[in-house]
Amino acid sequence: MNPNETMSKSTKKDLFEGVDFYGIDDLLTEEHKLIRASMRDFVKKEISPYIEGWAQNAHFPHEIVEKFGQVGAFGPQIPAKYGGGGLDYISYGLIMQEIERGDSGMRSTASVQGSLVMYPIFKFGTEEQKNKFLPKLASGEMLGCFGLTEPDHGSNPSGMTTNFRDMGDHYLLNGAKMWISNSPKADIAVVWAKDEKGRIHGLIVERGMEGFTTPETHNKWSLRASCTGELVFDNVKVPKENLLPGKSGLGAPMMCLDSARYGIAWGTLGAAMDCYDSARRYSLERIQFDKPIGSFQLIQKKLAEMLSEITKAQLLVWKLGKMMDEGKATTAHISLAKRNNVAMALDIAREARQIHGGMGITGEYSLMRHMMNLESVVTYEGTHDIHLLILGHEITGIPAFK
Ligand code: TGC
Ligand code: FAD
Repeated sequence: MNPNETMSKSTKKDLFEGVDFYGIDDLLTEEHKLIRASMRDFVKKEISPYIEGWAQNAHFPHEIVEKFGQVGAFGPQIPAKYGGGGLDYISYGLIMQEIERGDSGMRSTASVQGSLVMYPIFKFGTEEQKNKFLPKLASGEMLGCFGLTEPDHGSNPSGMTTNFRDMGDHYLLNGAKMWISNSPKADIAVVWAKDEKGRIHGLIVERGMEGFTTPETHNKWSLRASCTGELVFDNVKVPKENLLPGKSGLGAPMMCLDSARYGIAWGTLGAAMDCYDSARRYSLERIQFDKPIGSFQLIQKKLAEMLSEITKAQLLVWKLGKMMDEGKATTAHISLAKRNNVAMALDIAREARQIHGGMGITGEYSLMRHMMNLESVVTYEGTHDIHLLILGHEITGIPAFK
C-alpha cells in the first residue's frame, strides 16, 4: 500500500492458508471446515485489503456490520429461531479465529455483538425482547454494545455506581460507563446498573432516549479500526419492559463474559497464526549475508517456538470448545485459555515483528497492528493478572482479589 494513500485498497494478496502441524483438522467436522473456509474467504475479501487503511486512519467501517450479519458472524451460538447460527461452540470459535486473523478490532465488533449483546438478551430477556432485538442484531441491521466497566471500576465491576430508581411507570438511570467497544455507533446498549437495593441488573438502553449520550474515545494506539467510547446516562427514562428479568447480580454479566472470553481464546489464535505465517514467508524471502534469514538458527528457533505455542493453543481451545458444548466448561477453564492464548499471541506478534526487521513496523505487514491490538486484548475481558487470580482462587479456594 502506498503510505500516502492509507485509505486505498491494498493490492497485496492475502496468502494465508492456515496452520495445522498436528493434523488438528482431523478433530473438526466437515461443517466446521466449511464454516472456517467461508469465513476465511470473507476476511480475505472484505477485511484484509482494507484493514491497514482503516487502522492507520482510526476508521471504523460501519458498513462491515451488515456484511458480518450476512455472513453469520453475529451470534453463531444463538438459536436460528432468533436469527442466530444455531451452531456449536467449536464453530463459534473458528469464526472468531478467522476474523481476528484479519484484525482483533473486527473480532471485537463481532464478539461484543454475539456474546455480550445477543447472549444476555437471549439468556435473560423476555420473549418480546428476544423477538424485538435478536433478529436485527443477527442480521447487522442493529449494532449493540455492552456497558459494564466504569471510570472508577474496571477489574472490580461489583463496585459500580451506575444506578436506576423505580419511578412507577419507568426506571430512571444515572451514571457513566467507559471503554465501551462499539458505543459511538451502537443502536442499543446492554447496561449493567444497580437498583435501590444495590443489586445489579441488565437494562437495554436505546439510542435516542433523552439524556443518553455515547462520546467517542480518541487517540488509541490499539484497536484503531474498532470504535470505543463512553456511555453517559443523565436521568435517562428507561421503559420497564427494557429490564432483563432473567437474572440479577454480578453473575449475569459474568456469564456473558465467559462466552466472550471463550471467543477471545480462539480469536487470538488467529492473530498468532497470521503473524507466524507472515514470519515464515518473510524468513524464506529475505536475504542477508547471502542467505535467506530463515537459514539462521536464531530465526529457526523463533519459528519453531511459535509453531509449538500455536499447536498447544489449538488443542487447548478445541478441548475447551467440546467442554462448552457439553456444558462442562467453568469460568476458571475459560480464564486459563483466554490468559494463555492472548499472552501467546502477543509474544508471537513481537517475535514475528523482529523477524521482519524494519519492515515489521510498517503497514505493509500486519505484525505491528496485531501487536498493538493485542495490548488491549490482554487488558479487556479481565486482565492477564485478573485471570491468574481467578485460577489462583480455583486452585486454592482462597480469593486474592481483595
Ligand atoms: P465474586 O465475589 O467472585 O462474584 C460475585 C458474584 O458473581 C458470581 N460469578 C459468576 N457467576 C456466573 N458466572 C461467572 N463467570 C461468575 N463469576 C462470578 C459469583 O458466584 C458471585 O455470585 P453470588 O450469588 O455469590 O453473589 O466477585 P468479585 O467482586 O470478587 O470479582 C471477581 C472478579 C475480579 C473475578 C471479576 O469481577 C472479574 O472477572 N473482573 C474482571 C472484569 C472484566 O472482565 N470486565 C470486562 C468488561 S467487558 C469487556 O472488557 C468487553 S471488551 C469486548 C471486546 O471489545 O471484545
Ligand atoms: P484496572 O482495573 O484499574 O487495573 C489496572 C491494573 O491493576 C491492571 O494491571 C490490573 O491487572 C491490576 N489490578 C486490578 N485489580 C487487581 C488485584 N486485585 N490484584 C492485582 N492486580 C490488580 N468494558 C466494557 O464493559 N465493555 C466493553 O465493550 C469494553 N471494551 C473495551 C475496549 C478496549 C479497547 C479497552 C482497553 C477496554 C474495554 N473495556 C470494556 C474495559 C476493560 O474490560 C477494562 O479495561 C478491564 O477490565 C480493566 O479495567 P481497568 O482498565 O479499569 O484497569
